Amino acid sequence: MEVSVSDVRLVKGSCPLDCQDTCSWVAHVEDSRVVKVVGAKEHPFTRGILCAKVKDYEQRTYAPDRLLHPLARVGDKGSGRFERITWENAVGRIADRFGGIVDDFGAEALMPLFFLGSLGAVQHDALRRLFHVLGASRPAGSVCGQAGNALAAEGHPRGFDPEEIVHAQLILVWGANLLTTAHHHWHFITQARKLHGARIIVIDPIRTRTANAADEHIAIKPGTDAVLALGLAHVLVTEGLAHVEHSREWASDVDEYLAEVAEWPPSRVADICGIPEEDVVRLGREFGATSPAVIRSGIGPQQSVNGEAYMRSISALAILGGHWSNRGGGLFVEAYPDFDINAAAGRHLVTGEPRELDIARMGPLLVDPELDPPIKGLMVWNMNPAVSLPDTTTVRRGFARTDLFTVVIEHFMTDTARYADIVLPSTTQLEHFDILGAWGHQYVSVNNQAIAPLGEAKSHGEAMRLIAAAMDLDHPALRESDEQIAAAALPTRVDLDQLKLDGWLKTSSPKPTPDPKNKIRLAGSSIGPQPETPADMLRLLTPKGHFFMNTSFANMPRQRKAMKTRRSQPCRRTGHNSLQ
Ligand SMILES: Nc1nc2c(c(=O)[nH]1)N[C@H]1C(S)=C(S)[C@@H](COP(=O)(O)OP(=O)(O)OC[C@H]3O[C@@H](n4cnc5c(=O)[nH]c(N)nc54)[C@H](O)[C@@H]3O)O[C@H]1N2
Ligand SMILES: Nc1nc2c(c(=O)[nH]1)N[C@H]1C(S)=C(S)[C@@H](COP(=O)(O)OP(=O)(O)OC[C@H]3O[C@@H](n4cnc5c(=O)[nH]c(N)nc54)[C@H](O)[C@@H]3O)O[C@H]1N2
Ligand code: SF4
Ligand SMILES: [Mo]
Repeated sequence: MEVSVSDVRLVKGSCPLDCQDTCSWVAHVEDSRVVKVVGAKEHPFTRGILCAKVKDYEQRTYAPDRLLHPLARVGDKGSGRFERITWENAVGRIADRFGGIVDDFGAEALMPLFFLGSLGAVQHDALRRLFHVLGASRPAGSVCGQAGNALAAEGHPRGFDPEEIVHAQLILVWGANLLTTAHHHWHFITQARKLHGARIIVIDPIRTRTANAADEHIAIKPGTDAVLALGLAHVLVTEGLAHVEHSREWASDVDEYLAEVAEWPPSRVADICGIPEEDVVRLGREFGATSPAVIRSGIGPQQSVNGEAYMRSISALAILGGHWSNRGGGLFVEAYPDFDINAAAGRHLVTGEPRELDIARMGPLLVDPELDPPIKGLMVWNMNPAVSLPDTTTVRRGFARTDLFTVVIEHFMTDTARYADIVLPSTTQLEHFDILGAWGHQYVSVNNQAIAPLGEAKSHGEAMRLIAAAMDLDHPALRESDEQIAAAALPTRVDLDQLKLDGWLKTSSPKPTPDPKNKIRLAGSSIGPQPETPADMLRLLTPKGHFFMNTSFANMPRQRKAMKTRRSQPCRRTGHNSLQ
């Protein structure tokens, strides 16, 4: 876990952020201060390189604007005017208000609101235990890859060990900007090119840095991907390259799907997608004739009204091409190690069926006069919903309600924290122990604590224990240590002490195969009507920033400067630089 070299202590940890790579790092500690973090060289997937956002993560920990003690609001909601209070006072006020809300409106009037600011089991899940025991409303859905989640719930396969992509001969990077968003994945893709001349084709409306590094870039019109995928399937069928009988093993509606495909000849596809007809035919032939081929999908194209059609159509195309049967082939959207965050969150603590509320509709829900019971108490962590949820104007109107009691636990005074009644300071990854799963590979990663918490920052496990005690909730699960909470997510075969020493563990699961008992549906990839007027044609895309992690790091001077100088163009009208 720790090695001393002269007077530098080396502590194995991992990046907590919402990224497919979940890098392992080594924190260098001198005199109880982290002087740098460097990528762990021996990690088979992330191989010693941290990204442009995180390579100086210690700067985030020591940032002058870090929240280091609890605050209580003294100005209007959103004004950002707070006064310093003690943890005891903060926890007492939370217990009083949450208790009062449960008495007056029932426990479902309370709601936790969290996302993936940290993938760690302690930071993501410890506080969930509290709300499970209370019987609070449960957040549901996602504002990230929800189209993929919906297809996975139907039984569609959406990933395998990404290291196997080195065996692919053709890689369609479809709506993913890997060199910005998951650059360790790009390594395995370029390895395939180096080892056996695999071709890399990027399908993206924007000529991203990933598109620049590929063999070919297809600049598709946004939101038309399902049409292209159906058109490529059309080419597979007409050229005799479709694996129809194999598709019947996966799906119950192959004839219906083929009838849908028949409606999309390349000439019609070309028109809608803005791609020359001959390119559609050539791409279809290449995808059908090359084996194995893989579609490497991103999250960006899932986040539109046509997101579900996009996912279904590319899943169907990978199956019709017969690519799942070969090592390195198929569809890759996400991959996971064997790690059960709902166990860390104490799923057994939920009694009955508290209602589920869709986080993507948080704004409308917060201002809905009919919602019964109304949301009266919120606790937000790992998320900046005032910026990242759809319809932020309504979200902020909801957060501004004077009858809503909001607790935000954060590292920084975010746009969301400005609306809080109580702000609690959270530890950063260098200041706590945690264990992380992943959503882009199959490694579980440990994060050993490098330094003591700064100021009065506390881990979410500690915050949970304090609030539970103040509310007189005495379930044993609410007294467990951070290490116990994190370990609850591990498969029983994993030795925690060994994991702490090693830093990571690969927990591969087998590649998906057809399930005769749960056949999936391939048909139904219809997309909405095509734009007719120039105004309708305007589509705003929100690709990820190279130096930001969603809204995180937007306060950090280095990342801010890099975003401004490298990516933005001054607006012709105002001359201002935009940060995105
Ligand atoms: N640097 C950095 N890395 C990140 C993040 C970050 O904010 N910054 N965020 C992390 C998170 S939370 C996520 S979910 C992932 C997202 O990872 P990605 O999905 O790779 O990232 P995006 O930029 O959202 O979208 C990828 C590409 O999709 C394209 N796109 C948008 N609409 C369409 C469409 O209709 N069709 C097609 N074909 N392409 C389209 C965009 O132009 C963009 O280049 O990245 C993670 N990694
Ligand atoms: N316009 C637009 N909206 C989007 C997207 C987009 O591309 N464009 N992307 C969507 C996607 S893919 C996603 S995943 C979401 C992301 O939306 P959010 O989850 O809101 O993402 P972040 O902005 O990174 O906010 C994470 C917050 O968690 C905090 N945090 C990090 N670690 C910890 C911790 O250990 N403890 C505590 N208490 N806080 C911590 C950070 O300081 C940060 O403020 O946004 C979605 N919304
Ligand atoms: S954000 Fe992603 S690529 Fe960057 S260090 Fe963290 S896990 Fe690695
Ligand atoms: Mo995301």
